[in-house]
Parts: sequence; structure tokens; C-alpha cells
Amino acid sequence: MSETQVIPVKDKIASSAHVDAQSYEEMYRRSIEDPEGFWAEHGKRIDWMKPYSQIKDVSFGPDDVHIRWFADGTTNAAVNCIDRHLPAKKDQPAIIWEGDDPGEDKTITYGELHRQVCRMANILKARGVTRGDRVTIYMPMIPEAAYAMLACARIGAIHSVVFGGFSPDALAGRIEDCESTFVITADEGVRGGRKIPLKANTDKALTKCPGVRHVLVVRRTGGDIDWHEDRDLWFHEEFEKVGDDCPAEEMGAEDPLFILYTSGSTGKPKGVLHTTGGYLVFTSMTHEYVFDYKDGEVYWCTADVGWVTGHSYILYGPLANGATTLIFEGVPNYPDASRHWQVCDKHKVNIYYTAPTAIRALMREGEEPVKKTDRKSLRLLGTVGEPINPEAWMWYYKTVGEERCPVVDTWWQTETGGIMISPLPGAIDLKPGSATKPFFGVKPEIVDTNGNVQEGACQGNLCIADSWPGQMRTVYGDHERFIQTYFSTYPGKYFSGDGCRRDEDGYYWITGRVDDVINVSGHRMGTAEVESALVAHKKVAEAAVVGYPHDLKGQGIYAYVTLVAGEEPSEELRKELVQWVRQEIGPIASPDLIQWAPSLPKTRSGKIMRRILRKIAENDYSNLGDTSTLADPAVVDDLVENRMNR
Ligand code: 6R9
Repeated sequence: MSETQVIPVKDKIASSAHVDAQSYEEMYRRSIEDPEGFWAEHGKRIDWMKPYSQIKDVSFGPDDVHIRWFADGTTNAAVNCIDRHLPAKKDQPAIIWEGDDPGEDKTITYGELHRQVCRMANILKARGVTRGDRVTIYMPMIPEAAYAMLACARIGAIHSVVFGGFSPDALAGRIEDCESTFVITADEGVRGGRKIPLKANTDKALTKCPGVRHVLVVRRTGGDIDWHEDRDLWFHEEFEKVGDDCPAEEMGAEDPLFILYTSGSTGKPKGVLHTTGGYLVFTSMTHEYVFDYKDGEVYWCTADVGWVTGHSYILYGPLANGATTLIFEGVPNYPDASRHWQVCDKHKVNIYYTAPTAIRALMREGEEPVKKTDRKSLRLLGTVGEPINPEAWMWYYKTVGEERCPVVDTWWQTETGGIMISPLPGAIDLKPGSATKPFFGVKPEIVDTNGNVQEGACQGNLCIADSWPGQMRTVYGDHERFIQTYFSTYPGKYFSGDGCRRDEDGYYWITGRVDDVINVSGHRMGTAEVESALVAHKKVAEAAVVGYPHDLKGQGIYAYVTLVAGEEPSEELRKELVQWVRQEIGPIASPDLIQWAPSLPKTRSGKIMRRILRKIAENDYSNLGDTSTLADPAVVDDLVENRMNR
């Protein structure tokens, strides 16, 4: 074993888990040597209307990139998440909803979920939404968000969930890109006692989106909102007009299930497209094995449904497995820093899945808020979204889990649909900070910058050599961009955009993004997006944005800003620009630090040397590299002199 600490699998866990070390090795080997046979078998874990005979039909290029799984099978995601559980679980909780206010909660059984989803689906149908239409969902964390997603799936409409923290402009861009004709929102959201004006934001966004015919509004707070008689519909009124019965559409395995926008290193956010059959097989299987999910357990993933983690591991994976999934409306520190653990005690949560940024924030509050709760129901802990530092990992393991609960550090992406690299709790010894080993069917490769595949212990860029059923199929409306982004850097392989080290035990250690994507509190932000928001301000001539290490957020946003001639830097302007970016994109894009740059370091051909800007932001001058190609090397001295995060 290597130099780092190893936490071996406990015998008790191995003997009761889905797989132990030996069966992991056997299953993994088979999944790689005989993917057709492996997935032919495991594809059956979901219910098909017409069984598949084709399994895998994939090309990673160079001429043609296509990805198809179970292509001649037909199924429906909502049926798999609801109807098929009704005979045995009609009265079992499907969703436990915990409100922002600790006094508010609600339990939705599988039977009730069925009724709610059918009615929502009938509302959509009555208003002309059909198979293949795009429906944008801009919702707080309330059960109706889940109903809306599943209602779309039931009638074959493609949902595009937009995170409730995004601005009207960001919402409009996403509605326009996929040409949505229908929006589902709420009057207001509530988080940490504060209201979020979702309907007002939607109204603003829709001034730019003439194609939207209807807005279905769920009443959450009863707050004052504007009403557009010809366009807006109250959910509770429409609900009374429709019936409980809504036959599910028979969907091809490769029919789209949803679009989810995510930031990349260039341009505007991409519409990541996932399809039906393979996605459901992969998310349900990973949910069962990685969390070692057992029937009757209460499972809580703290993500927002606006992110892929919410799609795959609040909704589709757990519900496809007939689990009880907890949906939490609030934030970890409201009313106080014990909230998450109080929720665990209140609802007897067995499996808890969160982000490193939340763990670090809670760790700062000390042990007391944790220790004053019981947490005896907890059996397994998980993390996702960014690299977790071993110190936070150990705190999570010891203080929260009392060394009783294995911690599964799960590496994956919007693009991968489900978990790719993660411990299986009964099979794989843990190393704090490592996502450990690949899931079944996942073949990671570490390549150097020339694309040579590295063997043994090594470090480089993380690629995946072959397809898995949960993989994204295309960028919505732009297949060329899909090929360019993921398959052109290392031809014939999927390139993740992450750096990675593999140790001598074959464990994977994700080191973070190697492209121009910043990971702020587990949320992806493209530097290009923040830059274009900044330069849209009339006083800004030019901007360059990079990430820098941030204690709580993992990475912070560091912006170098050059003002137009005649404008003077000031504290007010700094605040104005932060506010401006919040308005343009949303609070998660707020620059943490803005440095006034009289000019930016550029090559003679005019390219901004981001490598240097990154080093300065990181306070690391030991290796600024070769600056001789700069048009004006003196620029760097000025930036170093005036750096922000001393
Ligand atoms: C699921 C999700 C993906 C990026 C990914 C990587 C980072 C996610 C991680 C992790 C280290 C982990 N990331 N999980 N890094 N360890 N366990 O987060 O999807 O929002 O698309 O972000 O997040 O950099 O490339 P997404």
C-alpha cells in the first residue's frame, strides 16, 4: 500500500454489501472484457416495454461519433420510477420533503407520487405539450419540481431544468437555446429564510423568449407576483381540471430524456443531452452499488435538482430503485449549523450524500453542532462535486460518521450521467482524498499531453477509453461541438477535462480541471462566461478570469479587469462589477477578487497568457515560466505588484 492512510473495508460491511472485494474484481473484469454480455444482463434491471436485442453501438471517432445503447428497446422513465413499484410499495414513502422551515415537512408515497405526476402530465398535455417538446423547469426544491420532471418523462417531453439561482438572462439563454415552449416555475422559492423571486425572474426572462406559450406556476409562498392572463397558469387550478390517469408514452431507449446546461471552457453553456434507457440503467445501478442501497432505507442527497447530481441521485437513480429519497428545500446553516444532522435524526436518514464545500463549511463551525445530534441512523456517507481534501474527509469520517460509516468519494460529471470512479463500500479500501477505483464498465486512461497512455503509477489527463450506458449523447443542437469538446483532444477517447494521478495500488486521485473551467463550491463556471459578463459592462475594456485556491469554495473566482480609457478604478466600481456579474449570470458567478489591470499579459499574436495570470492569482511566482514571448513583459511586474490575495 502507498504512503497515505488506508481505511480497510470492515468485515461486517463486506459481508452484507452488494459486492465484496473479490466479486468487484470479477464483475469489473467481465464488464471490461465483455461489455456486451455484461450490459445485456444488467440492462434488465429496468422494465422495458419492448425488450432490446441490440446492446452497444458506439463510435468515438475520428470520423463519426455516435453512442447508442439498447437502441431497439422501448421503455418509459416515469414508469420505471413510479408505476413498477406500485404493487409492492404503493404506501411506502417515495419522497420525504423537508422544508426550509424546520416545522414544515411532507411525505409523498409512491401511490401519491403516481397521482401527482399523472395530473401534472395531463396538465402539460391539455396545454399542447407533446413528445419531443422542450419544457424548462425553474423551480425551488419542492416536490413539484420532481413531479414536473417525471411528468415530462411520462409524456416524452424533454425537460431542461435551470438552477433557481440563475439570473433572468441566464434563464432566457437556456430557454432560447433549446426553443422551449413551456416553463414550469413557482411564485417564489425559500432558502435560509430568504425569498427568491422565481416568477418575477421568469417574467423578465420571457421578455426575450416570444416562443414560450405558457408558464405553469406552483404556489409556494403566496407572495405578490405579476400575472399574464393569456400565458400564466396556476398549478393548483389546472390540477382540478384534469384526471388521475395518464398512460405513459412508449419511448425508444435513445429518445432524449433531458437537456441540462453546463459550463465549458469556451463559449456559452452547452446543452448536455441524455437519453432514456442507458441513463436509467446506469444511474439506478450506480445508486444501488455505490451507496449499497438496501430496500426500505432513507437516502438523502443534498444537491439541488438544478444540477446533474439532483437529476441522477435525488430523482432518477433512487426512484428507479424504489428508494425513499429526501428532498431538502433549505441550506446547511439555517436556522443553525446543526440543521443537516437534525434532518438526519428527524427522518432517520441512512445514506447521506453531499459536497466537499458543505463539509468544509460545517467543519468550520466545530464539532459541537454535530455532536449534539444523534446520527445513529447513518450508515454511509458520500461526497461529490470537487476534490475533497484529506483533512475534510477525515472530519467527515470521524466527526459525522463516527468511524462507523464508509465515505464514498464519487467522481463523475454532467456528461457522464452517473458515477464513474468511486469506492464500493463492501469492496474497496478507502484512502482519504481518492475516488479510488472505476465503476463497472468504466475504463479510465491517464494520458500525457501528447496523448500517450500512461501505465502504472502516473499523472496526466483523465480520459475514458470506451462508452458506458449513462454517457451523454450529444450537445443539444450542436453535434460538432460535442465531437470538438470531448473527442478531438485525444482522438478515439472521451476527454473529461480533469487532471488525475494513479497511485501504485491503481487508485485514482482527481487533481481538478485542466481546462478553463473553475469549480466554485462544486459548481462549474466557465471563465469565458464570467469574462463575457464583465466586458458587457460599459466601463470594462477587457477581462481575464482564473481560479485560485479558496478555503471554503475549493476555488474562488479571480478577475483581472482593464477599464476603458478615462475610467478610474474605485471601491464602488469594484462592488458594481460584482453586482453586475451576479445579475448577468447569478450569485455563483460573483468574482471573489477583482484586480485592476492596466493591461493584460499577451503574446505578440494577442493571446492572453492565462498560465501567468493563474500563477499570480495562486500567489505562486516561483515558476512564471517563459515570459519572453510576451508583447510587453513589464505588464507582469505590475500585476505581481498589485495582486489581491496576499
Ligand atoms: C457530478 C458533478 C464535474 C466536475 C468534474 C470534476 C469535479 C466532481 C469530483 C470532482 C474530484 C470528485 N468533480 N466530482 N473532482 N473528486 N469526487 O459534479 O458534475 O457539475 O458536471 O462537475 O466536478 O472536476 O469534471 P459537474
